[in-house]
Amino acid sequence: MTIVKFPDHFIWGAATAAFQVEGAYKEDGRGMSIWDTFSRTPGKVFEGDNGDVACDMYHLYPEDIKRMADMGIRSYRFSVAWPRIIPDGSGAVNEKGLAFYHNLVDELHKHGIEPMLTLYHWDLPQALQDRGGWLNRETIDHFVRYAETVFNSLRGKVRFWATFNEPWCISFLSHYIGAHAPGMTELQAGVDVAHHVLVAHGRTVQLFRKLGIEGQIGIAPNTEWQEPYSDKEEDIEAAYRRSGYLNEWFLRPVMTGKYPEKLVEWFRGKGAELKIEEGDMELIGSKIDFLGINYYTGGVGRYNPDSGDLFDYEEVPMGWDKTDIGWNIYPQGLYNVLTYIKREFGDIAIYITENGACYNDGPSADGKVHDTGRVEYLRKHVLQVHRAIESGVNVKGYYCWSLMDNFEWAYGYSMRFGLIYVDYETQERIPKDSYRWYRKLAQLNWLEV
Ligand code: GBH
Repeated sequence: MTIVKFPDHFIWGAATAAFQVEGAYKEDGRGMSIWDTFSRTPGKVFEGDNGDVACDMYHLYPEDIKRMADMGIRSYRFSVAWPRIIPDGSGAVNEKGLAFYHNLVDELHKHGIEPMLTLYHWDLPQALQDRGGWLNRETIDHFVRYAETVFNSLRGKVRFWATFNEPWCISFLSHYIGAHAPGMTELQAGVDVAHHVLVAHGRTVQLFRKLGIEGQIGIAPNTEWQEPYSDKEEDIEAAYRRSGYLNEWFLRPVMTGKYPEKLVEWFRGKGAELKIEEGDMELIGSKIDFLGINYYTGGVGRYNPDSGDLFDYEEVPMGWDKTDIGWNIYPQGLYNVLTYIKREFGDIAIYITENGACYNDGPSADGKVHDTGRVEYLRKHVLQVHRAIESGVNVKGYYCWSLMDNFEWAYGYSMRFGLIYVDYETQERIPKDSYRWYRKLAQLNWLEV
């Protein structure tokens, strides 16, 4: 038996996002978002599920926060819905929308839970999409104004701020692969949106400093770790490109103010040109206080020019276990990502802003949810976090995705990531076995392996 102890003051938390949990889609003046539109477009979301009700957290947050307190988490990461604050994206501010987040944050403080606020977790106001969305550089101005509204309203109450959740999903997954709203399929659009989102990030960081907001600001990119199948140069290069498009394309400009040249060239070869305006790179490279890292999966792959893949990369099935959503379980990939960041970008403070697993277990005959797969997944991943800390990576906290089952984007309600089970008919919540496991970890700050 080995005891694995985390540093004192390590933060154990849990995460959600507005569109995935809030529901109340028409209430108190909320405007429509691109996800309301996308989920109403036939064939885009599993069984036509939408976010109209979701977990109804808009109404049930006081009891959900009690559960967070019972679970012993020190911090809760949530996102603000832009369409609640500025319903048409660019016009009047909706005070009722702000009031909701004040109530939420006050309730968290009442229970001693530190809020971490994400400004953008994918619910762009539809009215801005009608004017080109993230492809239109003007959306950057509207975003910065929205950010300023939220900063000024919640300053003093919120100390941890993240600009964007997963810029790769906002850009490539939504505009090149087309699996997320608004569902475009052009590489050039992916590259343009990625750049605009990064500029918006940089301008928001500058604004945060200018306004003198207390606390820390960062960003939460998604990462994966693609391992070359062999040490052949061509395999190494292909794996670099495939990982790089997820990780480096965002991390390098944010941390150094420069895009990775090899990938810029690769995209150019595929007909997609990076369009940078004067001053953009300085903005993008604005110093941040922490990096949020979302990590779920990774894989092994090799060079194959006939694979049909954008990067001439072909994933090789390694027979690894997968979660119920079909993603490889690759705990060591998290260690690899964390040590890579330290190696490449130095000693930035890191919060794991998301890590978690999809297992669709429901209540058994005893009324409990025995999600042993999730417990094993979490145990293996937090151990890799500990390894990274031992290697000198400055990881200061870990947020499990997710607090509770919720609207899993294109998968609708068919995929469950929660520590708490949600019955979508009754809105009943049932803490799973993983909830109790996580509570013990958060209370002890060590685990036995
Ligand atoms: C996060 O995205 C989101 O921030 C969150 O809202 C969401 O609910 C959560 O994860 C769970 O999905 O098909 O094997 O190639 C995760 C980003 C990008 C991670 C796509 C997995 C595909 C793996 N994901 N990636 S695979």
